[in-house]
Amino acid sequence: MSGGEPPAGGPRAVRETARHLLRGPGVLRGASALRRMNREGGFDCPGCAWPADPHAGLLDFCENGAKALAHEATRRRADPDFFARHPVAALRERADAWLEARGRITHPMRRRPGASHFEPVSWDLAFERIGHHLGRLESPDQVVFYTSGRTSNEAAFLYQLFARRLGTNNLPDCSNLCHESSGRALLETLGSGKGTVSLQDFDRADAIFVIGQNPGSNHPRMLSALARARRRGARIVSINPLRERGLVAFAHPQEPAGLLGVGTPLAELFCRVRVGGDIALLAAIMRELLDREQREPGKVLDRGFIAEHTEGFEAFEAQLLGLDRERLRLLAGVPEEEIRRAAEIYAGAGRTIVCWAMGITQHEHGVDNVRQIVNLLLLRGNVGVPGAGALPVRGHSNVQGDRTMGIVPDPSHALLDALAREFAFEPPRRPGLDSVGALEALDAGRIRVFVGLGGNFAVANADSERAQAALGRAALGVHVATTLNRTHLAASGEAILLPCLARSERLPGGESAFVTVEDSMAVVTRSVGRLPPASPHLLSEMAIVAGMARAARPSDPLDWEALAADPDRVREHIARVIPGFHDMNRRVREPGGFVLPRSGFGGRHFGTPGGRARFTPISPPEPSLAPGELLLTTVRSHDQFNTTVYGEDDRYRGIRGGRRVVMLHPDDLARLGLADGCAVRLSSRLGDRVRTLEGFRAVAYDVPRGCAVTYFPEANPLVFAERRDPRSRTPAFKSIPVRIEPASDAPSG
Ligand SMILES: Nc1nc2c(c(=O)[nH]1)N[C@H]1C(S)=C(S)[C@@H](COP(=O)(O)OP(=O)(O)OC[C@H]3O[C@@H](n4cnc5c(=O)[nH]c(N)nc54)[C@H](O)[C@@H]3O)O[C@H]1N2
Ligand SMILES: Nc1nc2c(c(=O)[nH]1)N[C@H]1C(S)=C(S)[C@@H](COP(=O)(O)OP(=O)(O)OC[C@H]3O[C@@H](n4cnc5c(=O)[nH]c(N)nc54)[C@H](O)[C@@H]3O)O[C@H]1N2
Ligand SMILES: [Mo]
Repeated sequence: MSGGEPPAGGPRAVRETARHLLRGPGVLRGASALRRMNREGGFDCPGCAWPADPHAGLLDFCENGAKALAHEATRRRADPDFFARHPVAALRERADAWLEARGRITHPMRRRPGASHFEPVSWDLAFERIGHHLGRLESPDQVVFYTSGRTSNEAAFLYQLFARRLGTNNLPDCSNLCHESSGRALLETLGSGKGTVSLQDFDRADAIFVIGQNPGSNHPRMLSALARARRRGARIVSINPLRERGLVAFAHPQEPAGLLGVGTPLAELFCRVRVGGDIALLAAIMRELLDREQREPGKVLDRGFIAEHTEGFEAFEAQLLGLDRERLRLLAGVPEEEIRRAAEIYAGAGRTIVCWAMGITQHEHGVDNVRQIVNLLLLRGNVGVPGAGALPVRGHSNVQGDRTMGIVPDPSHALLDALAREFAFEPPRRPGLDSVGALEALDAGRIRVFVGLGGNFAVANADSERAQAALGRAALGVHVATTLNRTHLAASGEAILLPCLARSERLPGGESAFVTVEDSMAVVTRSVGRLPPASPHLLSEMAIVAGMARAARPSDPLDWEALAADPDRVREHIARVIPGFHDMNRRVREPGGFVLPRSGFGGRHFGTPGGRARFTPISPPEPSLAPGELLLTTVRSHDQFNTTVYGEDDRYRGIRGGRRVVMLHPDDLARLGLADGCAVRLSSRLGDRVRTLEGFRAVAYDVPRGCAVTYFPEANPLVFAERRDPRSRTPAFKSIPVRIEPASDAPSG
């Protein structure tokens, strides 16, 4: 542990939890809700997708899960009176954080074409307006149905069914911006888009590599699993441009020692890779492994596994041996000594887990990044055995489940055939739009209606100012939401806000009134809302989807009303349509729920065409920076959930008093003639298009030279939608070539 830094967690995390509860639901109501979070018979945390932990004592939540809960259980209300006082034009001038902090939306609201304000409407009229617009489309492909990953399995299933019965596969969702690269690469190399690790594997792994992930802020409950592993001797390596505090040491705030601030050290090695340098770094580590294997044949590679269960090893090895080591080190930006230590830890471990998140997926080579991780795992047979495997750590609490339920723009024939059989209709076979595809189609004026089931499409997307303007070209925007955000304020002809029950709130109905979610390790569990609804006018997401579907096609023979009223009926359909969900209503009521089948998990049967896992030869990408440019990456602070910003400070990184900062190595500051703390302007360029952001502050920080770090979503106007991975189409949020200059003296706006 380095001098002076307190461990992550500890007493401060407890104080922060209490502070957020106080501001949100109040301490008593909040604390009683927290006791129910991630517990059998309680509700799933609305934060991240880390699984419920059977080792957790009475409580299984973290500071940031508590913040997510406090935000949705807030006592503040954006009611009709609020909307009457604030014209939409004035709301647009407000900061995103201010909009969110107005609290829960209480009534369905409508802004008529050309009107200055949102006004309350009845649910009936809201649905009627949606039906009116959907009924006037020339083609069903003129509507897009966006989803954010907080939506339950049941609502997601109904939503994709609604879109397909209408005749479109336009189902973009937040995972297009998130782990899409993981899904693509894993499907191709291991035969299933899901990870191969379960929580129990953390109790058996000898080494854990955490790549491009900051669990201290974004998956804090994962730190308990890492600390347990470390205490029994597992070795932890972080590969990240930043030395993230949460991976240095962790004091569990719900354990006596942790409460006193006594921490368990976590990562023993921090490979400070250059932004975008992971393929080169892993190649260098693998070169080191091949060398060791040559010196001690049979000791380093798992030859048996490679021969029996993989394909493509020879081509992969030949390509790797052809790479220039000096060049790899340069591209990675990691000293030889650290590369050797990382290889030593990997070669010395019987079983290794590699986990990763957005530092890996959000690049133009995001899919290749993940394939390279798979290469590393395959070399030592680290898939399909306990204590080892590939773990894309998911973001939103049910983002994985939403995809499983069929929220995909390019569905498999199998899914469409199953839907056709179950619901007696002919689903559309044309592929639909993903998130950047939807942005581009909106911008081109091809979309008449935008529907968002949660999320903040225009702010979270690439090129966010363009996205906001593009949404303005739709005739109707429909936003199913809990709290207000900028996407809702886009200038579409007409706008409808439909307020829904949040995860923690009671659904109407009897014993079957619960929803289900799938966590990062493919475990499906119940989530039973417990809090009273924020307003008597809210509907469940299921009821809202059913209402829209009925309004769109009044004569649809499907009994949408019955489905909305009884989630068990929705689950009966899911059980027949989605593989792995048979007997869902019974199995999900069992303690701990059930685990979905996936390949490379608990066995070495891979779902690839040949039944074998695949090595892929990969050339490390050369950064394409123009002279004077740096490679900018965007991160989350400790005090936000995606586009919902709770506070301006980033405690673990020591950044205070504002998020419009760009972190740079002191040498780069000097080189650019910038003083620590000075005002700067950021710009990015593609061809002759330039995007500029003013009002940033440059700060000296421990960042690799040539790289820069700033916050998501403030930087999103700089991200060109065209700069994306060609296969996953995920925007390169984590490698944006930028120019950083002193702010112009001209007074701005
Ligand atoms: N409290 C909280 N929890 C969350 C979220 C939240 O906003 N707040 N968001 C949720 C969602 S949707 C998601 S997807 C996850 C996101 O979880 P993370 O992926 O952990 O989040 P990020 O902050 O985007 O970035 C991760 C890390 O990548 C590193 N990084 C940046 N560029 C590179 C690179 O080129 N190579 C490598 N190796 N590392 C790099 C950054 O330094 C950072 O530590 O968290 C989920 N959980
Ligand atoms: N530069 C940059 N851009 C990024 C990223 C990055 O790392 N860097 N990360 C990307 C990633 S990983 C993701 S997942 C996306 C996130 O993209 P989104 O999922 O679209 O965005 P969120 O900020 O999570 O959405 C927040 C909104 O969801 C609504 N909401 C909250 N809870 C509920 C609920 O229970 N039901 C409903 N219906 N609505 C609810 C609220 O209105 C809130 O304003 O952003 C992506 N964009
Ligand atoms: Mo995400």
